[in-house]
This record gives sequence, C-alpha cells and structure tokens, in this order.
Amino acid sequence: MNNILTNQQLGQWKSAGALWPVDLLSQEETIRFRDKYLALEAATNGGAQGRFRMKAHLPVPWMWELIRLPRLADAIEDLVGPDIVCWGSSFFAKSAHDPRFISWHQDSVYYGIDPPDSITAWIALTDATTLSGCMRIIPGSHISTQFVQHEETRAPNNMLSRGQTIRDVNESLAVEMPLVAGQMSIHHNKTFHASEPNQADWPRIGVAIHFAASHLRQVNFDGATAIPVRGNPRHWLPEPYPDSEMSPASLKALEDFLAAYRSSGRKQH
Ligand SMILES: O=C(O)CCC(=O)C(=O)O
Repeated sequence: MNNILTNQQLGQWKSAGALWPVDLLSQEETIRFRDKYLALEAATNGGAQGRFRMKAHLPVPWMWELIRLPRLADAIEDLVGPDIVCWGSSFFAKSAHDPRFISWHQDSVYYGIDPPDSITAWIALTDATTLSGCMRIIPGSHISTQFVQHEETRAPNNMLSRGQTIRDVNESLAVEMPLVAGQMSIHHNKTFHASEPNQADWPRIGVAIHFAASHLRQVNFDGATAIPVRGNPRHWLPEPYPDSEMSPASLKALEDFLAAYRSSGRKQH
C-alpha cells in the first residue's frame, strides 16, 4: 500500500523517470521556508547558492526541518522503500528576469552513488512555470544503463559549475514539470533534465534534496555521511546538526566535505 503517491504517479515514475506535481507544503510553510531562503541569500550577499553546493543543509537548520518532513519521507518511501538517507541538498534559484539557465545533464555522472539510483525532490518555494523557467525532462532517459558523455562548455549564464552539457538532446521530446509554490517534483538521477532562463517578474526558487535507499553507497570516497531520514541508515555515518545557521563548526563541516569530494577527483554538479 502506498503512503501518498497514487498508482498513476508511480506509473509516471517508472516510465518517465520523474513525477510531478506532489502537494508538499502548506501556504504558511511555503512562505516561511521562502523567507528563510531569502534571508540566507541576504546574509551571504547572494552567495548561498554557489557556496552551499551539494550539502546545503550542513550549515542551515531549517533545511533539516524541510528534509525531515514526514510527508516528504512518505513520498520517498513510496519510491525507494523504508530505509532512507538524505546525502545532499542544493539551492536552485533564478532571480526575476534572470538570463541564467541549466543545460541538459544527468546527475548520476557526478554523484558517485552506486547503484546509480539516487533520487531528487525539487521543492518549489515560488511558482515554477514555463515563464519562470521550470524544470524540463526527457521522459524515459533514466532507463538506459549507460552514463552519458557531458561536454564542459563553460557557457556564460549556465548555472552548472562547468557548463556541463549532454549534446544532441532531442528537445522535441522534452516535457515541462511546472509547479505551484509548495509543490514538488521528484526525478531519478539518470533522467536528463534542464531549465530555461527566468522571464517572469518573480524569482524562481527551488530546493533540491537528494535521497537514496540506505543500501546504496557513495563509491568515490570513504566515510560518506548523510541524514538518517527513516529506518536503518546502514553504512552512512551521521552528519552534525548545525548548532545555529552558518555557525563556524557547521561551515567547517561543509568545507571538510567539499575538500573530501574534490580530493576524490569527482567533479561537482
Ligand atoms: O533547478 C533547475 O532548474 C535544475 C535543478 C537540477 O539540476 C537538479 O535538481 O538536479
């Protein structure tokens, strides 16, 4: 029996490698998390997104609250079973009339999770529409067992760190995943995805949270850590809860992680 996802959504997951929309946050929660994100951006002079890549939750207590919401865990459990860890999180925000975009890419190439079945909940804190540059996917692209070659274009305005891009994507197959603020989409880490610039008058703010069944492993470095979300975390070591937002200890934990990740030779997303 499913917790919250419908059989239709589970069918969409199997065939498309993504599902949307799922109602997650109340209006009050959406406004509260959005305001907290905006305050963090202000406190970091607009640097939170770039600085807190991959484990944005390490210095941010409200991200732990978001990650551990029971309704979110219910949806993830419907997809990966009862033993769940959260090993990563990122902010994906485009300002109003922001020319930046995200090129076609496949997360599994960068994540180092084996088998490559990590999944991402992308939570909209503002409306993500065609105009504001919602995510697009190529349905079914998760089915191949091959990792796909990416070219590092370093294109200006590409929000990925090196402009990594899958060439020759058949865009006529692309499908948009529009979301109203408070809803989420979930995508498999092999599903090709991208998004266009924000042409709207409002910022498009999303929080991406990376979950895995706890029997999956990080194979690129030892001592991988994660937040235990539900069930048995198995070989994943616990992460330090931040004593306060951007406390020195929590920033150091993030730096240590990024250094371990870099020293593994793995490139960032
Ligand atoms: O926010 C976007 O448009 C893309 C997000 C993304 O690449 C991801 O969540 O893996």
